Amino acid sequence: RTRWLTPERAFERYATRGPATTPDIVILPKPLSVQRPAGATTDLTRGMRVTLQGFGRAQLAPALAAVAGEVAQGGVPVRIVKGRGRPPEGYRLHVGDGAVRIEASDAAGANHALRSLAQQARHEGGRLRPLTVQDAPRLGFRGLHVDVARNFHSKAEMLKLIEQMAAYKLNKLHLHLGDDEGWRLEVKALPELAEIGGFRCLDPSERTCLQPQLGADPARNAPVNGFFSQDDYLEILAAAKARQIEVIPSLDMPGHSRAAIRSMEVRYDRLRAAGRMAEAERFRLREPDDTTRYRSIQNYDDNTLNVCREQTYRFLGTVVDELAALHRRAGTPLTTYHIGADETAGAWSQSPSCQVMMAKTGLTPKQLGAHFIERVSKDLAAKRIRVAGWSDGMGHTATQRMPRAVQSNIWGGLFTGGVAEAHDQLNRGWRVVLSIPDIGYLDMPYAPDPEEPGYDWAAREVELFQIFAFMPDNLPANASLRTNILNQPVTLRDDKPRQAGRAVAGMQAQLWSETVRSDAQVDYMLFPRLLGFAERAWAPKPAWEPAYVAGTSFANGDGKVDLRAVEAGWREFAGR
Ligand code: TNX
Repeated sequence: RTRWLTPERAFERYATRGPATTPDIVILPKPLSVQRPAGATTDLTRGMRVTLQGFGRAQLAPALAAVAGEVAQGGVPVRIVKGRGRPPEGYRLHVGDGAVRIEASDAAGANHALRSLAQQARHEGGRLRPLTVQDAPRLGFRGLHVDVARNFHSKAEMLKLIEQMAAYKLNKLHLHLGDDEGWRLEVKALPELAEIGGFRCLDPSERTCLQPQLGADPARNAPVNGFFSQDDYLEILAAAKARQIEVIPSLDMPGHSRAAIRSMEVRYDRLRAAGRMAEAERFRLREPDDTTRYRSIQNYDDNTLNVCREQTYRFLGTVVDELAALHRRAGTPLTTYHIGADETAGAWSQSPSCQVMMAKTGLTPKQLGAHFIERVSKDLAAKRIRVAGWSDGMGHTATQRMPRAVQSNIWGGLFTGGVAEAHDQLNRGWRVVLSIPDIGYLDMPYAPDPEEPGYDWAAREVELFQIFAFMPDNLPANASLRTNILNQPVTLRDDKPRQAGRAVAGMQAQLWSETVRSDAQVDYMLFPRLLGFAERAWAPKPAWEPAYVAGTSFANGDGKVDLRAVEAGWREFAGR
């Protein structure tokens, strides 16, 4: 399918919104400040001679490769120095008189400097006029979520995305490895997870391979299968590490767990066939006598782990321990693990074990769901892993029963509860990430056109300009809760001492994959929209003051979106 949004069409569409002339600086996301001092040109086409002080070569290799080749003699001297006094990930880049100098206080900052240099060098054909850039991110958490569970996407695609993320200064990859439709990570202790969960049509007892919510058209709705071997996963971790990107794995539980449940049923059958009855019991993640009737949002009636049985917690523990070991092997300790915790249908109220538990504790079925999250969060904290989850589930917990370090991804619609949810969870002291569907669900179509791929439950369209126009600053503050979504002091009516609001940690774009099948479709959905996301997560509030108007419509004031910079990125990476 041809792209709905080509660079040409974008210019046509946004002609009144952006400058038509080619800008002098093409660095996306836009840096804090750029100056053009006087001096002679620096010719990077001659290659570079790099000297490092305070950084190791391995920390910078992919970013260096993005700029120009290194040569033994005669190249441009590029000096990269670790210095103090800059904000995290901040940098100063100076190009002039035949030399490049970079200062950063951490490896991420040095990488960002090189990425800016690479973009600008491309723009100027390698011969750079003098340039000084001072830069630092606005938000510390700049994420991309990729769902490889619904339809599998290849390791090669992940590696390409990681490189693209680095090019645009995104720093968190939330990898959604397990959901109802598939389990995409090899777990040695539980081989059925990949064997069965990675190929959901191979299970002969499957009624259908189709996702119930997507209808009966196999052309749109037959699964793309596969899984990452442990070596694949290690390779993904290594690529991310080399670019200072943190991988946050997720295997959705206790809802969205059909693939795990089915895989463990096969394990149960096998162990029983081998006469190992007691051991087999450990893998029954739904209780046999559970008569609860439920339907998940996506229309499954058999996808929820029983939160009252020890089996569930032991299963999750096995998986997390193996994941943590993999992260240790890759030299990137597992510091945040995403448990899902969303859209739980609560399929346990009639199960014998939950009946017992409710009688003993007085908990309601809904509170049992919160109990699962609280318990898992505490178990993770004991392993020094921060729990992350989707805001609907996380919001049901009792804050005092949660560890201190908690991440919540807000996925309520902006004006249908999302902002209130963000305020509430910021006040709990949590790390709050805006994953709002209105602009953040890149599985929504580019345009309200039935031919366009994607889901439209959250928005009829998420088009490029909406993303550029999203300004967290313009979201309402909440005086009674004393928060503003971006750390500005809130004026309180009762005149008590003013307190700075708690700030959101950042923003994350989501690519859910029920409707996204091929790797080419991944590119189609992400580019150029991901560039708008990178811009809003990194760049300072622009002078042109985008404004979120109401519902899902945006206004741009005197909008000046620098589409030339967007074009440069999307032609290069997703021009197919
Ligand atoms: C909602 S966001 C979901 C996902 C779907 C997505 C499709 C969230 C926590 N749940 O399971 O894939 O919508 O847009």
